[in-house]
Amino acid sequence: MTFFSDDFIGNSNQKHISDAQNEYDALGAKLSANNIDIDSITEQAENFKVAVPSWGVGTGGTRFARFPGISEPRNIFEKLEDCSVINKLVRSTPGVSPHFPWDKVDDFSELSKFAKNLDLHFDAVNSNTFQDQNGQNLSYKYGSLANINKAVRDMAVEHNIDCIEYGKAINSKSITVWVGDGSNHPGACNFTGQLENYLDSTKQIYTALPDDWTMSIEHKMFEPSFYSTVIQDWGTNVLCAMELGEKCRSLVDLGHHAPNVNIEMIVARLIQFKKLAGFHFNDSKYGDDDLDSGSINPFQLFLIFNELIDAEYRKAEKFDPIYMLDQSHNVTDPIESLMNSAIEVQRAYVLALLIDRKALGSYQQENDVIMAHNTIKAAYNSDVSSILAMARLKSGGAIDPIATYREAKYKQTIESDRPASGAAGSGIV
Ligand code: PSV
Ligand code: MN
Repeated sequence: MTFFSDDFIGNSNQKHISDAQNEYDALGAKLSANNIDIDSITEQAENFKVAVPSWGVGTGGTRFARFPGISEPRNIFEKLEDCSVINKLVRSTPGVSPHFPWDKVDDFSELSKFAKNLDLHFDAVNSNTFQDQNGQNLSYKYGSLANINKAVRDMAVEHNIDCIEYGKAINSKSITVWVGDGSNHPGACNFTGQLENYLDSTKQIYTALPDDWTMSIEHKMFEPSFYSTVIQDWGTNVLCAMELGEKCRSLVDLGHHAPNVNIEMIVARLIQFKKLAGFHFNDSKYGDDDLDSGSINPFQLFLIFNELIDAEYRKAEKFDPIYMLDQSHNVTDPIESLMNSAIEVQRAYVLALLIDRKALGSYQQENDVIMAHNTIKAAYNSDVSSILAMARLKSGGAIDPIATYREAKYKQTIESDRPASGAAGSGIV
C-alpha cells in the first residue's frame, strides 16, 4: 500500500492552505519593512536538510524498561519505509544515517536501490563497539578501541573498517566513531595508556578511509562509563582529531556535555580551527537525555545556528558540517518526534538567518551591549512557522505534518504486516 501520495498530502493541505498563505503574507510584509525578502528565506529553508538516524525510528528505552509502540520497524528496510514517511511529510530529511551491525544486510546494492526508490540516500555510517554481538568471540566489556587487550582493539578496528566498506557500497562519504570506553572505578585504568590505545586504533581506521571520505569522532562526558570516559569532552576530541589528520573532525552531540556548558562557543572554536565535523541534534535537561530537538532549550539551538550562519557569512574555510538527529523516543511515536525535531532544527536555522548581521557587528564594535543583544533576540522572537510551512508546501510536503500523518493511520494500517518481534533491530538507544 502506498502511503502519503502527492494527492493525499495535497488534499490534506487544502484544509490549511488559506491560513498558511495569510500568515505567510503578513510575515512577508513585516520582514520586508526590515529589508528581508521572505521568499529568499523560504528558499534557504527548503534547501536545509538534516539526516535521520536509522535507530531513531524504533522506540527507544532506558536501562529500566522499554515500552514498544505498534508497527515498530524490524529491520533496515522497514526503518527506511518509516524514514520515507518522515521525509515525504517534512521534505527536509532525505538522508538516513545507518548504524552497523544493526543495519547490516547481505546485499548492499539491493539496500541502495530500496533507499533510492523511496527518494532517500545514506548519510554518515556509524560503528558499534559498545555492545557485544551474537557469536562474537571477544568482549567489549572493558572497552573496544581503547581496550587494554590488543586482540579486542584489533577486533574493534576491523569492525570500523568493515563499516567503511558497507558505507562505500551505499555511497556514504563518512564514518562517525563513538566509543563508550572508560572506567567506573578510580585506579581501574591508566588514563594516558587508554588514550594511547584509542589513538593507535583510530589511526588504523583513519588510514583505511577512502580519499573522499571524512571521519567524525564523537565525545561524550559519561555513560556507559561513569567515572571516566576516554573521549570525554571536546578538548580531548579536538586534540585527537588534530592528531589523526585533515580528514578527521570533531562531532558535537548536544547531549554529551556537562549541564550549562556553552555549546555554541565550542562550535565557534571548532569552526575557527577548521575542526567542526557536524552535529547529532537532540535536547536534554540533565545529561544525554536524547530528548526531541528544541523541546527543552530552543534558545541554545538558535545560538548554535547563530554561530553556523556567522561562519557562512564570514565564509569560514573548510566549513561543511553534517547535520543529523540523534534521539531516543521512549513515549512518543518516533515518526512524530522526528518530524517535530527536523522542523525545530530547521526553525533554529531560519531564525538565525533573520539576524541583522551588519547591525550586530556595528553594535559589537561600539560596545552597545543592549542593542547587540536585542538584535539577536529580535530574530529569535520571530514566529517563522509560516516560512517553514511554505517551504514544506513548495517542496511537496505537508503544511501540518502531524495532522496529515495522523489522518493516514499509517501505523495502525500496517500493524498486521509488522508483528511485534520484541526487538527493534537495535539495542536500547
Ligand atoms: C552515544 O550516546 C550516541 O550518541 C552515539 O552517537 C551512538 O552512535 C548513538 O548514541 C546510538 O547509541
Ligand atoms: Mn550521538
